[in-house]
Amino acid sequence: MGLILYYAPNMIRPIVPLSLSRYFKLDIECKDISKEEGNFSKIFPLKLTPTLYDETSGWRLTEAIAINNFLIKTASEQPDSNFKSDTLLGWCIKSESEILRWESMAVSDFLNCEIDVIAPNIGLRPPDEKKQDIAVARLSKILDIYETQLHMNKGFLVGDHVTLADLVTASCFYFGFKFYFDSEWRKDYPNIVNWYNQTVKTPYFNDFFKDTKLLEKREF
Ligand SMILES: N[C@@H](CCC(=O)N[C@@H](CS)C(=O)NCC(=O)O)C(=O)O
Repeated sequence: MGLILYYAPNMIRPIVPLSLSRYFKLDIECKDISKEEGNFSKIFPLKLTPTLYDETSGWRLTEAIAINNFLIKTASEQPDSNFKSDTLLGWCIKSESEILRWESMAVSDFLNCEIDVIAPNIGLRPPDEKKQDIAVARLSKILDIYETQLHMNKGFLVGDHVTLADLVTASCFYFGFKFYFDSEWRKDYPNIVNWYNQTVKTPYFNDFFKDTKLLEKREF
């Protein structure tokens, strides 16, 4: 009886929690809800992942941002751990706040918009031309924000090394790089492309990003 991290393998927001849990070898059971739902929907009626559940106390945690925070702090508190949580979570009020800012933007505005653009084209949602046009225009504005930030801040979203802001944002870009950000698209976003390639190669993602081959031509 202990902590359970619920995830679904094709979903984006669980990528970082799952990767952190494995990278830091945390004493947490990772349960794939697509294989065995068990009590998941009784405990979490919205049926969203990632979620954390403590079988012993009944304590539960939802929201990827909160779960990432919990896992990183837990990793730094493990006996004999040399890892300092501020490396990923921020080392001063400004860096902490900026990391939260980028995490939030990635799992909400960016990811939702990216899904609105891509999902109808790969059969995950019914087509809706008007909604699609709005989403494409919005996505372009959001991408410009990332491209500018990564240019200005020399390859990292916050500070001078990889933080949780980069990990969460790169995991949200995964969907785009799989279906949409092809070689033509990549010409316009050199800073995003370099940053993505670097971030997915960091040891935190060893388990997830084994195949980092980029899309040549999108199918829509
Ligand atoms: N606000 C939640 C949203 C969680 C969420 O929407 N998770 C998606 C996976 S990325 C999900 O479980 N979707 C299942 C579904 O839509 O059926 C968070 O940030 O963690």
